[in-house]
Amino acid sequence: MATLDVPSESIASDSNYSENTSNSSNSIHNTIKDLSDFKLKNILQNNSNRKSVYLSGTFDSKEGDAIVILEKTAFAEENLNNDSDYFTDKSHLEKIFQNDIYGDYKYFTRSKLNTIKTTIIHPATEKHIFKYSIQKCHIVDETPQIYNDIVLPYLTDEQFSLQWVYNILEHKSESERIVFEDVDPVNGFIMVPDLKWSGEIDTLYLLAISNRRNIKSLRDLTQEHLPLLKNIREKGIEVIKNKYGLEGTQLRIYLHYQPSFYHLHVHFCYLKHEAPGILAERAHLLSNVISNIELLPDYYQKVTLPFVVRENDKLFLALEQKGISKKL
Ligand code: G7M
Repeated sequence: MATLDVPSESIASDSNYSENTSNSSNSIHNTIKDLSDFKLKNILQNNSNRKSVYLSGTFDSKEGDAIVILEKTAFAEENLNNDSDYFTDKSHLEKIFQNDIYGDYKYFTRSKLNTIKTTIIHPATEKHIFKYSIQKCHIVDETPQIYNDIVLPYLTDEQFSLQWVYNILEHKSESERIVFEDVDPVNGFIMVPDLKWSGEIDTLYLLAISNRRNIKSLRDLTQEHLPLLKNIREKGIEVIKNKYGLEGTQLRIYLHYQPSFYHLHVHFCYLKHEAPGILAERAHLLSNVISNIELLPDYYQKVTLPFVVRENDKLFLALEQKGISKKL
C-alpha cells in the first residue's frame, strides 16, 4: 500500500458516522447574516496553496457542530479594468520595502473586491469533520474482489447522505442555479455550478448529475450506460460553450473514484483551473471512461481501480483486518 500525507479535502470514501441532514427549525442557513455567532473549536486545515482554511466550531444560537470553509477567491477579469476600484484612490498601498527598482507593498482594496467564498456545513456530522481534517492517506489497489467483499458493504452502510443531490433533481434546492436540464429519466441529467465554484470563468466548475438514481460510481458503469455518458459529454460541452464561451477542448471532464457522493455525477472544469481532486489517484477523464467501456463492456467490473483512503477511516481498518494492506 503506497502512503501519502494529503489534505483530505480532495479525498473520498468517508467514514462511518450517522448522517444528519438539515431540518429547517435548527438550520443556521435560514438566519445567518455574519459569523459573529461562530465559536471556533479547531482549525482542521490551513491550505496556503489554495488560500483556504477549514474550521470546526459551533453557532451559539443553534445546536450541533459546524464546519466553516473560508477561501480567498481568484481575481475576476471583469474587475480588472481602468474603471474598477483597484485603480482608484478608494484602494491604498502600504509600502513594505523598496530595493532599487523593486518595491513590495500590501494593497488594501475596497471590500467588494476581496470576497471570501464561504461554505458552511451545519449541522455537520463527525464524518464531515473527519473529511476536512488533515490525515495520513494510503493508496489501495481495489480489485473487483476487494470492491465486492469490503468496499461495497462499507459504502452501503456508511456513505454520506444524498439528500442534497435529490433536492437538486427534484428542484427543491438550487433550482435557480440550474444551467441545463435534460429531463429524460434514463439518459438525462441536471447541470449546476459546483458548490466550490465562486462564479469566475477562470475557475469554472460545473456538475452534471444523472437523473438515474441507481448508479453509485464508476464501478457500476457498463455498456448500458454509454448513451447516458455520451449525452452528458455532448450536451454538457454544448451548454458550457453557449453560456460561458469555452470550447470542449478547454474543459477537464471527469469522474472521481472514489467519489464522496455515490450518485453518478460528472465534473466539468476549466482546463487551466487546478481544482481539488484532479490528480491521477482520483480523477478519471470521461473520454477515457467511455473508451474503456467501448473496448470492454464490463471494463469497470473487471479492472483494478486504485483509490485513496484515510488512515483513520473505518474502511482502512476493514482493509487492514482482511490483511489487504499487508499484501500491497
Ligand atoms: O467527489 P465527488 O465526485 O463525489 O464530488 C462531489 C462534488 O459535489 C464536489 O465537487 C462538491 O463540491 C459538490 N457538492 C457537494 N455538495 C454537498 C454540493 C451541493 O450541495 N451543491 C452543489 N452544487 N455541489 C455540491
